[in-house]
Amino acid sequence: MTLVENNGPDARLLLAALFPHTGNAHIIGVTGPPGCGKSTLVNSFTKLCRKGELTVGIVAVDPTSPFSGGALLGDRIRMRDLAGDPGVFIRSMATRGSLGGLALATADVVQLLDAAGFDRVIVETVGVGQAEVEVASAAHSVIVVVAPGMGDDVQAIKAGVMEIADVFAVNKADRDGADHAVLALRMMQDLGKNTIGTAGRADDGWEPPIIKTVATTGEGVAELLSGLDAHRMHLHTTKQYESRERARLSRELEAILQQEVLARLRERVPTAQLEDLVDQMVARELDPYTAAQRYLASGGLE
Ligand SMILES: Nc1nc2c(ncn2[C@@H]2O[C@H](COP(=O)(O)OP(=O)(O)OP(=O)(O)O)[C@@H](O)[C@H]2O)c(=O)[nH]1
Ligand SMILES: [Mg+2]
Repeated sequence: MTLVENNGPDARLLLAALFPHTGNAHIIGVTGPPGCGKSTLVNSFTKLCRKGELTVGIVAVDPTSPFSGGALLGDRIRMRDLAGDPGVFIRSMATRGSLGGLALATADVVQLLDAAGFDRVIVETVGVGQAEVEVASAAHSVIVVVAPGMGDDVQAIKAGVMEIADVFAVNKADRDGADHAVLALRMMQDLGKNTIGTAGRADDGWEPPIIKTVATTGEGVAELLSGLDAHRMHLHTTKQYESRERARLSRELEAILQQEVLARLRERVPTAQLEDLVDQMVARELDPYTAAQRYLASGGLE
């Protein structure tokens, strides 16, 4: 995993050798506002999976904070019940260059866990921005977690995040306002149904269940597990499993190509030339698209 995270040539050989052994894990994305209980929920969820003899790989991703040491340490504490169990593997990933870079590094680590034979691979991301949508949408099934009384409950969840949810968990259901949060989610679902053109996952004949959970006690976590299993079955019976796999792999290929093509251009075109193009843009002598064209041409890509 360290090899892969450092992204050297050895990592590529390793991933190439392991790739034929991937494609078996159910990849589950978990996202939601900071502090809503994602890690605690993953912890309870994993304990329940282990009772059913399922092995679980966990990747905790924090794309936003460069100071994630504390958060990751916190995750370790919240997931400490899982320590020492060979059927569980936890890996934390912090910010690593660009968002695209992080998404790719996460995909690589997920592949390793998949190849290692983990039945479930959980990817927990912090926050509800574009970064999280990107990382979470690389999963087969996505749990969006909310907690009552967090800002405006559901308002905290922007469009985009609503749309990638396959299962909603209203966590901290031991607190006031859980029913309110459930109602608000249901209303948003109904609104979504009546809106023409809500493309993407909303359209796939699956109505995301809304499940109340108390992650600290494990209440509702069995329902969450069945909800996810039902979703996995739904993906298989409707052949969407294949289409999601295809979409996931094609996104990954595209991300690798972006990275590689840019890296090769940088190797071929002297930095001074790039600076010169930027100078001309600053002087309003050159527009950005034309500048890009010239850069591509210098690198041999007309
Ligand atoms: N009352 C109550 N507290 C909870 C519940 N689930 C989690 N908590 C508490 O909420 C706090 C945050 O939980 P985390 O699991 O760290 O939340 P998180 O979403 O992973 O947080 P970040 O990773 O920082 O975004 C902790 O103090 C938990 O003990 C719950 O169901 N009920
Ligand atoms: Mg967490």
